[in-house]
Amino acid sequence: MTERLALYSYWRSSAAYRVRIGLNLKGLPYEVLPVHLVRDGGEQFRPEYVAQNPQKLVPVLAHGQRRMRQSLSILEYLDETWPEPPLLPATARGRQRVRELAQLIACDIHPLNNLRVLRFFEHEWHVPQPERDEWMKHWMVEGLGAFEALLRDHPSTGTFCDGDQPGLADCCLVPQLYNARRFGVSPDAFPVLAAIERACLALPAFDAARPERQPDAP
Ligand SMILES: N[C@@H](CCC(=O)N[C@@H](CS)C(=O)NCC(=O)O)C(=O)O
Repeated sequence: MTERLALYSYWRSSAAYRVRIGLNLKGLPYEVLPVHLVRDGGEQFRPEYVAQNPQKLVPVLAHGQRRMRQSLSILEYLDETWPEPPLLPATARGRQRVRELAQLIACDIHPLNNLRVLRFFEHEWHVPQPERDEWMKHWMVEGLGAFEALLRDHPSTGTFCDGDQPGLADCCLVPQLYNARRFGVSPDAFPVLAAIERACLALPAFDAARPERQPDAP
């Protein structure tokens, strides 16, 4: 690899956390470029960042002169560019299952629970804190319950979401469980997921990607 990798990231962003795990699993060195999503109204709204991502979201991965957005597409780019160790299974069926799991989190849980949604509730509709918390918990419990049901007793479920190597679905699951805990949803309610989370966090690639290990963590 000759071109530099740099990740626009926020320590507590679960979408950036996914990409940090993927980069670490691939053993790729990268620079973290912190974007504080809260301070001074949010650095994601600064013109210099909007030029990187008009969606005003993290992460953005810089690879040389290229700028990439959307964590799942970035993870697949990493996997295609540096195939070892793979983040996706070898068969079409296996890849479909893993993408299904990853998208359950990235497309169906996470967008409902995003900071900008909470900000809209608070500032535009003046929704009180307890109801905002209830909203967060509701979608996490429902989504993680479905994820648990899809993994429980499935022959492809192993130490990790798919077999005994961590992959794309694990890159999404661990950050989502971190987020769940933040909002008072205990992963213990989902025993299969809790066991996979323990196995993941025992690996250096996941451990180094943890929010509290980031240079911008308080
Ligand atoms: N679908 C995007 C979601 C990115 C996203 O929503 N990032 C959040 C942090 S986890 C963000 O930047 N939020 C800023 C805001 O809501 O203002 C991806 O997977 O990369």
